[in-house]
Amino acid sequence: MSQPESALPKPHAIFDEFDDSGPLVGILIGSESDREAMEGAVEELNARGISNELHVLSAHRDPRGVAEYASTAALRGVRVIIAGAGMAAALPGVVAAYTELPVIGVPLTSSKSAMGGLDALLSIVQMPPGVPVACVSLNGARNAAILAAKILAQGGGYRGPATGTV
Ligand code: RP5
Repeated sequence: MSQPESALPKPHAIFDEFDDSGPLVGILIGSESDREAMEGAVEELNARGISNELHVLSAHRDPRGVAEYASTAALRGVRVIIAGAGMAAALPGVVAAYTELPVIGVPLTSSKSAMGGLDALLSIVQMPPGVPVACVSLNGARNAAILAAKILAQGGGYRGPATGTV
């Protein structure tokens, strides 16, 4: 027996809370202590008139929050994610695991850094094959924003991988 249409589940209802008016660039930092080092990214994006948001989300202390943010960002209109973190800087890689958006990692230094920031640099750069993260210089927040702007400026006809074999 068929159900009335009003009783049927609405497959797209889950998307109702989303819209595409979110910021173009999402900036994540692993700790409040990272904020100052990442201000250059916000300033650069603002100077270019590129909408952005910044959230504190730790890959280690709030992994569920990172997963939720990364897996819904594209649905809100975010097109590039910049993630800055220090020490065992897992944040950019974890974000990349949950989204198809390009992720730019910013390795950060602090008094807690090992080997002058090599800890964070290697954590971000040494991603396994298949889960790429772009990586700028140590404390390269401004460069991350410039790279994000360049990514946003690209058009092109590539629509993603082919779904069938020829
Ligand atoms: C990383 O650990 C953060 O990105 C930060 O750079 C570092 C230290 O964090 P706090 O102990 O200052 O919160 O996850």
